[in-house]
Amino acid sequence: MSDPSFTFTRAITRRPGKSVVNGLRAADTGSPDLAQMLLDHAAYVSALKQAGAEVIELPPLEAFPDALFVEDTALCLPQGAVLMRPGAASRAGEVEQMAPTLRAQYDTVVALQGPGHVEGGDILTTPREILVGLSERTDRAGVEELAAIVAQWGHCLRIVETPPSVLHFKTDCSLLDGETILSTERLAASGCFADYRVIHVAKGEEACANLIRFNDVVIMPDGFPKTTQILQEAGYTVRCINNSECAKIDGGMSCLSLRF
Ligand code: CIR
Repeated sequence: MSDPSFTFTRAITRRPGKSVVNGLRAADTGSPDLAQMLLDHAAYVSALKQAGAEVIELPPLEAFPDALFVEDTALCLPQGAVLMRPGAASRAGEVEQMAPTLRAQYDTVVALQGPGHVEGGDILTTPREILVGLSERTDRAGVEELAAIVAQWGHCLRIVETPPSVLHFKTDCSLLDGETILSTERLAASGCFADYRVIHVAKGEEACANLIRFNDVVIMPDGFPKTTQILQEAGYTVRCINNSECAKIDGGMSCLSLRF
């Protein structure tokens, strides 16, 4: 197993700060509880370490309530990292906070210049291509700029659609292995995974479509027993982490780390 789309040695995370209670959300289902979120975050970091990661743990950024969702600030590829331009205005400043950490890890770090926008949550990297979903946060101009950058590194980028009212493309899908995607039925129905093996999340468990494969381990949110069983029966090693508090501000397993 040496597939760079799920074989990693390092991850970057950022601890949530007190301001996380002001994190962006599509619907208000109550304020996240910081104490519980810190416990969950520690469990997530520990799961990454057990899966083989050296984890670079960054401190909270109180000025940026959503800064724990580091995935949205960059795309990490074997050849280099690309700094994103988040479509959410309140998140734009997170990128320059992440830049020094990536520059210390990579020889090559390129920044999107704009005027377009891309958030990392809209990007799914598979062994054969990089899929980017157009969304409320990611626009065509941003994706075209990103496509030109990754083309220089030999990557094909395919533009797809994030379903309406879904925050990010990866809110609804995840890479399970080199040819297998976990997806909600609503996203897979668009046909965007026609060339892949698709495993559907169980009905009513759409909120667990966002998970990560890190080396041999699938790290997924706790509380989705049917999908957990489907994945275990398909042969995956699954580790469940409580995500109740991040879920209140639309965050999931992939958002909480950059993996490379
Ligand atoms: C936001 O709306 O930007 C955050 N509250 C959640 C970001 C989740 N990130 C992700 O899916 N990659």
